[in-house]
Amino acid sequence: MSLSDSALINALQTIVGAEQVITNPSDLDPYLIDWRKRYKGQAIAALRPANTQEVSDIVKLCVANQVAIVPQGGNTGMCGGATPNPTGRQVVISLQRMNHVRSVDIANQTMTVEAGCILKNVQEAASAANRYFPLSLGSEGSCTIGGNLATNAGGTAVLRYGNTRELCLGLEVVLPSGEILNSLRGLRKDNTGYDLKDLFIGAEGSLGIITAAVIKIFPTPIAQWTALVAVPDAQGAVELLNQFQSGASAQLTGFEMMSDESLALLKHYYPALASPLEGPNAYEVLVEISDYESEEHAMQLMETILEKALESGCATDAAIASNLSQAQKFWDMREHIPLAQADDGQNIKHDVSLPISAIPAFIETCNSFLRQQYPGVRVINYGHLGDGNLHYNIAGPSSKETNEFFTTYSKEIQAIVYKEVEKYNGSISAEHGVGQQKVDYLLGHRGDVAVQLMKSIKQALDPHSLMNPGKVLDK
Ligand code: FAD
Ligand code: 2HG
Ligand code: ZN
Repeated sequence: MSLSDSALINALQTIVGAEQVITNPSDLDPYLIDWRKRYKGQAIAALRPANTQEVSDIVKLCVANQVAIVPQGGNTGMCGGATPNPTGRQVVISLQRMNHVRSVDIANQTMTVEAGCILKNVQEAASAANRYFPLSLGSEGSCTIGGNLATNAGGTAVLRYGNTRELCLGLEVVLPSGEILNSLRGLRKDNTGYDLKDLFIGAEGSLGIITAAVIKIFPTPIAQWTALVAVPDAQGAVELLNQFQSGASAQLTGFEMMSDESLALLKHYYPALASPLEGPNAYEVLVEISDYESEEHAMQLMETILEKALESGCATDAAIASNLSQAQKFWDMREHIPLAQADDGQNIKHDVSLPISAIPAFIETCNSFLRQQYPGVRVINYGHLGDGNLHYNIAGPSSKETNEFFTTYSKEIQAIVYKEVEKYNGSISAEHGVGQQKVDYLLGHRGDVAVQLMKSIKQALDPHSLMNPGKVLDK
């Protein structure tokens, strides 16, 4: 027989300590809602375990009482994956107290970190060891490495270093049974059967709770040069990317695109971050080059490529950051666009990926159709062009009506955009995941065979569907 809620809370307190079982409504509230305030749920409690054994003991107790579990890191996710459902029969497990760097192995170029480490702290720990951890997102001051792994986060350095999956060599995971899977190996080669860690990366907590990881670290670049470049259109941006790839190869470490409407929104909410280039420009691109030789070498490379780009006409204007604070300002411009969007109200988000060659045609078709169909619509289009990943976000004609526009038109605009994505064999979730937001789109996008396979894996690992149910898959 299952324990009553109050008996369950007592038993949980025995595992993690009374002060780490949060039930008081005002303390519990932040765990029940996502940062964009799109999803709100209920929970018996939020639990804050201090170590892997406590996580395992909580899971065993929950399974015995048929209570579902929602893992949560920094709660910065975009798809409602860390928000419990409204039934009130779930607990949130927050990994935030599991925030220790367990070890740094310089010779192996790896670090072993607990899942609740804030990404920025992981970067700083690498830097303290004179190494570089390249994962970088606008949310890095609050997202956790466990959340990054669970969402297979992308960010701004994917074109050089890959997604979070490529940065991980081993995992420790508490399974839906409560057993602990320890594969914290720092190996670059290990062909001993199925690669189990890859099941949990990108699973958004639906197959288990990541408690620690072995991640790759790299030599720190000697120089990083950043430029802001105006291009005449999306085709120009793709050509510019091509010129930087040919000219800089692996030294190209960032290539982010921002449309004129994204920059106008940014200027409205963050005037100090207005572009230094004379505008309006159809798009501005932020380019970063990293170098292991010298500052001069990096700067020369940047200047040579930009000169050619300006001559060929794929760039019309450019500003190279002359110091670190200007470079930081260029990155702040790019990273504040989602914050400006949040200030403006709700918008219809599309985190899509496409073959880079198809991006100009995709934008052209979607822009003209949406503008014709919804006069005055704002296309806040920006993203990681170097990875073929656009944040093609649609907002109502002005901030006053944008929430109403969101409620009325989300479904039909998503259908229009996703249909265009499918035409090019693209993806409807490049880096943010499925969460609860895109569950209904998964079957149509991935097809019967793939979704059945995912369901079989879920059933094998989590037969009672208690590990983040309703996320990724419908139960
Ligand atoms: P949460 O939001 O807490 O959780 C996300 C999902 O992972 C949920 O399904 C949750 O159940 C699961 N989860 C969390 N921790 C664990 C764990 N230890 N074990 C198992 N499951 C777990 N994302 C990008 O990919 N690229 C970007 O460039 C980017 N930029 C962003 C900029 C801003 C300003 C913001 C607010 C968000 C941005 N994001 C971006 C989205 C978000 O930051 C990432 O998805 C991030 O990886 C989520 O980490 P988190 O710790 O906040 O996870
Ligand atoms: C980014 O690249 C994030 O800034 C957020 O992935 C994108 O809010 C968005 O749509
Ligand atoms: Zn992004």
